[in-house]
Amino acid sequence: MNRPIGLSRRSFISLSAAAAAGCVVRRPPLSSLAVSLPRPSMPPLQWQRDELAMFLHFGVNTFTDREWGDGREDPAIFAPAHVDCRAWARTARAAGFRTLILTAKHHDGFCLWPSKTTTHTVASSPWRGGRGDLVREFVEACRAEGLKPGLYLSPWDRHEPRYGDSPKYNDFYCDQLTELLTQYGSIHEVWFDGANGEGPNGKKQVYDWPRVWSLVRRLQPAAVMFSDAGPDVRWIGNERGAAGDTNWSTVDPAVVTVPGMSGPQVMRMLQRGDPSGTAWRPGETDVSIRPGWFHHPAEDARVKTIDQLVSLYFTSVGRNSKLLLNVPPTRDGTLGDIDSARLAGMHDALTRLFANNLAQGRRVRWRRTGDRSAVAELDLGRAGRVSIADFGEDIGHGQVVARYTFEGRDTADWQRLSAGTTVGYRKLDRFDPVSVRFLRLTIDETVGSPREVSVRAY
Ligand code: FUL
Repeated sequence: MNRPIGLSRRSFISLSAAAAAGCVVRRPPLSSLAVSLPRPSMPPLQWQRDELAMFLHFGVNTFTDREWGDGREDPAIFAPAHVDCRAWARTARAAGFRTLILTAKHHDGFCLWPSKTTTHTVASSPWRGGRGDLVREFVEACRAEGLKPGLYLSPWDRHEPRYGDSPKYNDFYCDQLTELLTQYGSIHEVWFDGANGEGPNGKKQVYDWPRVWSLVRRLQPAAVMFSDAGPDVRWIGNERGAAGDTNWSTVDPAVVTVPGMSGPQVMRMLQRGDPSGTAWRPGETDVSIRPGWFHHPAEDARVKTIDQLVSLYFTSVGRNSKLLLNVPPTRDGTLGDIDSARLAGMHDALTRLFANNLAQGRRVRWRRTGDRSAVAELDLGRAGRVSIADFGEDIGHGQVVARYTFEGRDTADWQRLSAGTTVGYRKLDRFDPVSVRFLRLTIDETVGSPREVSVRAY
C-alpha cells in the first residue's frame, strides 16, 4: 500500500535545523558525528519503501494437493484451465502491492518456464498445448500493471538426478538462473529458499553460494537477493509474519553466512539484526494468507481474516520489515474469491486506519538532550483521539534509534502512550484511544548521533 501521507520527508525538522533555530541545548562532540553507519544502496532502499510484496506459490503441488512435491510428479497433471496472470497482478495492485514473486521452481523441480536444462517443465505439460511459458506471462503481466516481478528458484530440487552431485548440480542451477535472468527483462527480486534436503539419489547438495550470488549480481545488478544470508535482504526467521519487535536492518554477516543455518544465535540475528552489524540487510517477513503455501481447497475456511491481515502489517511493515504475503493461485489458475476479498478488505482497513494523521503539518520541535538522546514535541492545535503512532527514520542515512518513549497529554500530565526500541524505516504502535493535544517523543538512546524521526499520529 502507499505509505500514508503525513509529514513529508521535507517537513522533518533536522537537529541541525533545530540548532539553527536555537532549540539545541548541547552540541554533540565531533567524534560522535564521525561515526559512519552502514546504509542501504538504492535497490534495498526502494525495496523497503515498497512495503508490500505478494508471493505466488503455484506448480504441480497445486494439483497434487501437497506442500512439498517429491519430484516424481507427472508434468501431465499441470493443466490449469484459466491462468490469467494479468488478473493476479490487477488484484495485487488494487490491494497496494508493488512486487509479485512467483515460484518459478519449487522443491519438486517442476519448472514453470520451458527450461532447456530439463524436460521437467511446462513444455511437457498439456497447459497451452506444451507451448506455454508461465514465467513470461507472469513478468509481462507485472509490467503491464506497473508492478515489479520477482522469481523464486528453489535450490533444493527433488527431481533432478544431478542434485547432490555438487559441482554438476551447481552448474545446472546456475544455468537455470541464467535462463531466468537473461530471457525475461529486469527481475526485481531473486528469492533463495533455505530448505535443503536430500535429492532423488539420497544425497545432499553443497551449494556454491558465492558463485550464485555473483552470477545474479552480474546478470541483474539492480535485483535484490533474498536469503537467510542475504546478501541484500534477509529472512526474518519465521513464517508466522512476525518481525522482531527490536529489528535492526544491520547484521553481523559472520553469523549467518549461507541459507539454511539454524541455532539460537542465527535465529536471533534473523529476527532482530544487530545494532553494531556492518552489513545493511533488512528483514523480509514472508507468511501465507492460508495455512499452506500452496492452494488447498480444504483450507478455504482458514484464509486469514481482515483483522489478522492488518495485524500482520503491524508486525512486519510496522516493525521495520517488508511484508511478503503469499496468495496461492487455485488449480484453475486464478486467485480465489475469498483470498481476493480479504486482500481488498485489508487494503480498505489500512486506508481507513491511516486516513487522518493528526500531526499532519504540525511543527515538530526537537531538542537535543545528550550525545545519544533527543526529544521532540508537537502541538496538534486541538485535542484529538489518537490510537496509532507511526514513526520513521530516514534510513537512507542508516538506522540509529535504539530506545524511545512516546507520550501525550491534553490539559493534565503527560501520559505514556507507547515505548519501544528500534524504529528504522517504520515503527507502528497501537494503543487504546486517548484524547491528546500535545505529543512528546523521547529518543532515549541511539547508535551514532540522534537524527530526525518523522512522527505521525492516527
Ligand atoms: C519454505 C519452503 O519449504 C516452503 O514450501 C515455502 O516455499 C516457503 C516460502 O519457504 O522454506
